[in-house]
Amino acid sequence: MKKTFTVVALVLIALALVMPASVFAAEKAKYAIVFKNTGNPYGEKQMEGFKNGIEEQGFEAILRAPDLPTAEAQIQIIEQLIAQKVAAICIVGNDYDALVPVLKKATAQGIKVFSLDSSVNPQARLTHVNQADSEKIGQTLIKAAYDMAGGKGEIAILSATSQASNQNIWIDFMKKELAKPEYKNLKLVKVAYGDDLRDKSVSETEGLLRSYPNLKVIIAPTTVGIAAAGKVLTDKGLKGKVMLTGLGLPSEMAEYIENGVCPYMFLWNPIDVGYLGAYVGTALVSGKITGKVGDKFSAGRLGNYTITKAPDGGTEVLLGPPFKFDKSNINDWKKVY
Ligand code: RAM
Repeated sequence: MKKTFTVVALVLIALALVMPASVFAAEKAKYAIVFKNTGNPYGEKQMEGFKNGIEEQGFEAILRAPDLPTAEAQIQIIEQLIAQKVAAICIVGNDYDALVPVLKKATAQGIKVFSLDSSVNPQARLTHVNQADSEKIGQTLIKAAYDMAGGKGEIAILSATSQASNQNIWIDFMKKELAKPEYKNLKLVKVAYGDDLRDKSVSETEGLLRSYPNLKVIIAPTTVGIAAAGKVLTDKGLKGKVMLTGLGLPSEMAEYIENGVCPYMFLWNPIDVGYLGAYVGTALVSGKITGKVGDKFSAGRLGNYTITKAPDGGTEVLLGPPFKFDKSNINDWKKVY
């Protein structure tokens, strides 16, 4: 009897050694985030925050981004994530509408889909994680350009891709703000698209300077664009002649804030945006929230949040107000993100 017991025990131990761990431990639920494209330090920080938030809750995070910021490339990644049977997809959309069919397909398979940073159509998302109030971003950037231009003159916008819904919403609000009488002497001459690619953003900045020799301010509502413009203006010695503002990553912009090319700019903490997204994802999967107005949940170290109505008719979770960076504080922030 004792011998049989020993043999059975030995067989079980041997099996345990050769079997994959997943047979014994329940497999962890997978939460995926899909950013716009690779090579963007802002996107890396956002994904890092998402990963931290998912892993501290005991789940697995999948971080994906295509090489180029197109909807087609994101569609391929989403198809792969559907096949991997992830629990949730957090999409940073390269297009507001083009991703709708594939995201609906994911939803039909039981995957919780929501957007973050750059929204998709409410038809294909349960909610959206918004980094800051879109209208306030538009108003703040126009006020900054007005002050930098001394109240009059030509301004231009250097954006990301022409399909990026976050930049497009901010640009729409900038145009609305510009239509107010106090801004009548400020003229928006062009919206250029650097596609969140460094080289294209550099050549688009150079194009703006060539086409508009009297340009006073460039507003770049993209961290890739503003850093590229900062370099061009610095290299061409245009400090004080053409001013720069927008949304920038302190680590990439410290040099241009310190040398005066960009007097000040704004942003939020991209790590926190991703981290908030992680908690939206798990709250949707556990059924704590469904994404409707009034839903409440707690987001770890960030505290409690409530879902509100978004300007596009869907719902959103707002991280908080944007932060202003200038010479007085850029040194404290450049090492953080
Ligand atoms: C770029 C991306 C991102 C945007 C920031 C401000 O890194 O376009 O989506 O939120 O800029």
